[in-house]
Amino acid sequence: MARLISLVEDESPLLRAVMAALSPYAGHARVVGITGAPGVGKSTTTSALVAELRRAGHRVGVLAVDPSSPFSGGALLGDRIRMAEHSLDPGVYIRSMAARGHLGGLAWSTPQALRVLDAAGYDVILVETVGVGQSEVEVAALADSTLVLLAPGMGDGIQAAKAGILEIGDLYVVNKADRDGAHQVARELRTMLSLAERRDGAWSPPILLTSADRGDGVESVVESLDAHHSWQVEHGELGRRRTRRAREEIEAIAVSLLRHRWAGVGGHRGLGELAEAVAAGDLDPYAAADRLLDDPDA
Ligand SMILES: Nc1nc2c(ncn2[C@@H]2O[C@H](COP(=O)(O)OP(=O)(O)O)[C@@H](O)[C@H]2O)c(=O)[nH]1
Ligand SMILES: [Mg+2]
Repeated sequence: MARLISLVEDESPLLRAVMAALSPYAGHARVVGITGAPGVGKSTTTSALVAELRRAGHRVGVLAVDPSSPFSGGALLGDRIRMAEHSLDPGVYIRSMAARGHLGGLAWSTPQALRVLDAAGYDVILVETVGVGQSEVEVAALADSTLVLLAPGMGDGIQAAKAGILEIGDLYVVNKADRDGAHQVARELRTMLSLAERRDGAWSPPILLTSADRGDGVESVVESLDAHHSWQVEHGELGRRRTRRAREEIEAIAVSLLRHRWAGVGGHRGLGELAEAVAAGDLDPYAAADRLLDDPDA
């Protein structure tokens, strides 16, 4: 599995065969995305959720997605320490994955890594994203259920609104409930969520409090995730989300294939001539691009 996920990280040409072989075995796992600002307790919560889900008999996969890998080795190291209690449990698989900086990298790589874990029989997969940039929010939103984590004393209210996480949460967890201000964060969040527009009959996201480092409240988080899952199955929402995830994956693969096909465009023989014509003002750049695309092998 580690090797297969490395193939995803490396964008290996072997993936085509790997995904074809794995697809018949995938499609069973429940995917839970976990997002929130650095330091709110995502890894601690993930680890506590793993323990709780194991007690409920699940095989659990954890995928820590790091979109900015060169800069956050420290964060992942810390995560490894927090997950260490599960490292000897064969029913748990934990992997961090770096995504290359290229366009659509996360939309491209996350579903493929999920497919590896899914096909291997991990029936619940937790995806922890590092940071709350737009791409991390998008990755979390690729999940069946998205858990947004906040904590007191971090100016989260403003951060939450900024990163658009008020739109994506299926479940909000205010962690570090042992600290002052947790109830205040929950209150502010409740107000903000009540102002957000929701369709009639839409899922109404619960707000829970936890102290993840002691495991307090984590059982309720699992119960809420189960409730959301049942609701999605009942309302056909699970199928819709998975179709959306597949759609983004297909698009990302198609774009990546196009990019590869055109990687040699810089060496295109006609490009030099077209460039001279554009520079001299004899041809406009759109017309030049059209010519390049019309005759890619010239
Ligand atoms: N007081 C308190 N500290 C916590 C709690 N959960 C996590 N922490 C601490 O918060 C820090 C960041 O946790 P971590 O899980 O690495 O956050 P992440 O960056 O979101 O993954 C660590 O020092 C944790 O021990 C909690 O419930 N209460
Ligand atoms: Mg972490």
